[in-house]
Amino acid sequence: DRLKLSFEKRKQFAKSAAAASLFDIMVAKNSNLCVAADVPTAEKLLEITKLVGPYICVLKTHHDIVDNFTDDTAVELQKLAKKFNFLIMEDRKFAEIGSIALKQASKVAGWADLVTAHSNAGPDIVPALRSAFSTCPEGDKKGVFLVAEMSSKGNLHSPEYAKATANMAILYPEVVSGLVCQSPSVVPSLGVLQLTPGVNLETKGDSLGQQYNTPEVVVGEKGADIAVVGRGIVSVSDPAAAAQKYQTLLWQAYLNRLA
Ligand code: 5IU
Repeated sequence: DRLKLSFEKRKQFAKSAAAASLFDIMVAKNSNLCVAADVPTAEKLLEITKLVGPYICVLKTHHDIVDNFTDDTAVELQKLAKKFNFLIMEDRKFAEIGSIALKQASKVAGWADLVTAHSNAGPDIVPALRSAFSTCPEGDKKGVFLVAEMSSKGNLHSPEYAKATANMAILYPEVVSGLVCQSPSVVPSLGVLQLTPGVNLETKGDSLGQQYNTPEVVVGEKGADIAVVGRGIVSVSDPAAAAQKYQTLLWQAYLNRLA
């Protein structure tokens, strides 16, 4: 049972190098917190990263919503990732035919350790992204998270779609480090990580379809290995304190799950 097994033990089953290093980081930092750094400028992105860096295992970016994101921004982000020991995930959700996804992913593969992709175009999205990684130094240490389910109201992800997505993780175990999903039964093997967005202590959702749960529910019931918190951390007056709070609650929920 994946949910009863420690991250230390699960690391032994990881076939993707990025998943293995994620398990290491999580254990070293006692953190299963991913911060979604959805901020409008490069300055704010670097500022928030410095504040939350000590508390996270993954920094999730949407670099295309950052006004002045440049190569320098990417270099600074990579320095902070090294300093604070976290991985950078560009949540670009690639969804095109393989030949285009390869070209799109080549634009971010230089600085992102992890990228997200939809599975709707079929399994060849994965080797396409692997090809984009292969042109980078240490490209074989990068990984993909496939979107099996979403947190938003009315989304079209059926159980069958989620299952077919999980099968792609089995097909390409060296590249698919994890799945983005909302239910505990989707992840097909012990070495694959479950990333789950939609976490907020203060509110149940937003006006555009987002749906939130608490850390205890997301980790304990929905099966998240890593939980994503965006506005619950980046839109409050003291992001560092909020990050520390979510880190503590999420890690405690993981320990409760093991017990
Ligand atoms: N995100 C979701 N739900 C999903 C997927 C991705 O919220 O199903 I796939 C992203 C969107 C945003 C972050 O970058 O996770 C959540 O941010 P908030 O905690 O601010 O809602």
